[in-house]
Amino acid sequence: MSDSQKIESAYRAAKDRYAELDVDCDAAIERLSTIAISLHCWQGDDVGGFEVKEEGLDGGGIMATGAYPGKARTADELRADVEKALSLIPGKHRLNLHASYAETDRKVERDELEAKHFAAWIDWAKANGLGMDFNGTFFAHPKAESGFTLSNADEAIRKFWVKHGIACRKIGAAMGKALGTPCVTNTWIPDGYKDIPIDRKGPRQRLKKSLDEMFAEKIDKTQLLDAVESKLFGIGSESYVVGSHEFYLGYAVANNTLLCLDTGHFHPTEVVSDKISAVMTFVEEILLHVSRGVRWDSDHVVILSDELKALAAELVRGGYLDRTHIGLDFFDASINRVAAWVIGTRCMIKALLIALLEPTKLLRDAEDRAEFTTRLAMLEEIKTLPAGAVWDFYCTKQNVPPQQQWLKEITDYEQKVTSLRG
Ligand code: RNT
Ligand code: ZN
Repeated sequence: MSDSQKIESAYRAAKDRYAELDVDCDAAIERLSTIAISLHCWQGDDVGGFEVKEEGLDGGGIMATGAYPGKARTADELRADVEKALSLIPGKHRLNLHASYAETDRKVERDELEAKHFAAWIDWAKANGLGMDFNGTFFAHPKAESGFTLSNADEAIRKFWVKHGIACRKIGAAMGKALGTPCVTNTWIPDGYKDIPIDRKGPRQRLKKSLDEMFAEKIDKTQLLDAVESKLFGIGSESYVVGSHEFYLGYAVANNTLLCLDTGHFHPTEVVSDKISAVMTFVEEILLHVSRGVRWDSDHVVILSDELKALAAELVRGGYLDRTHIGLDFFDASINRVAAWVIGTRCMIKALLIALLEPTKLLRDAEDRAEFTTRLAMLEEIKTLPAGAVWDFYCTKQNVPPQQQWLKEITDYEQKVTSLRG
């Protein structure tokens, strides 16, 4: 038997097994093929960006660690790397770009960025049939050195960042318009204090004012969807973060924006899977930043963890897929960066597949009848259903390498392309 025949026959057997539980594998993979994941550009170059800027400005309370060779040095290299990654990921996806990835021939300040500075990205996305999402870059900048951007007490600095936010919404709208799919434009700011503040109120009032100014112009939702992202703490903002979860939950509900939930931005014992049905009761749509924190918000590559599966299960069980924008947010510089994208994205898709293959009705019926023994027994039994056979079949059907075969392509690409980068 050839490899593809083996995959097909394993799929047929899996299909029969799932059918016994009233699960339709063909329908599951059909639905799966319609779910786009937004690949974050920043995995490819350790959140560096390509701005013409002063040297050595980092910060913002986030940090990529590792020194694996071959990171993208230019936008062309980054695009080539994303293309490589996408060729190894089943389905049609999106690119999530940060404002710091503008391509300009001279220094253009962040508050003066325009859609034209992203023309090459937009053309490339169009040529590759990708939707785009966007983010203001409120860090790694002299005007963010104090640790305060949109909540800065210095009116000139605060205004600068408001102007950046407004510029980014216009750029996002242009992307959405050009590509015919709304661009989710996310705002995350690093603002906060390392040590105990006296005034927790002032910065939050200023942040609200800044957001109100940023979002004052109504933009067609077919082009732009605004999202706000909270965080528990960052490096250098351990004691107080202005844009906390309560703050942005309130803001999103009051102002009808999307709420962005980053899976690394909560206490380690809190889980985003439990928050979805809570926030979805009050907000129209959410953006997910799927990440993996190890002991802290470390942004490790996403793996097929219990929590990732729980997250996907919630989206499917609650019927929330159409109200959820799934983005990834991790940056690991210690392994092959293209492989990092492929591993994380394939895991996200696998988690969604497993969720779509769940015999939910059976489980729900048991719960409704208060048959908790059956519920637990079945939850454990279904863990070893042959989802892997369905996944392999889905990959071949989508013309991407099944199983571990994609790794060979990464090795080749490393040899021929990334290892030659200085
Ligand atoms: C930082 C936030 C934010 C960033 C990206 C680069 O803690 O998660 O989303 O990771 O915008
Ligand atoms: Zn994030």
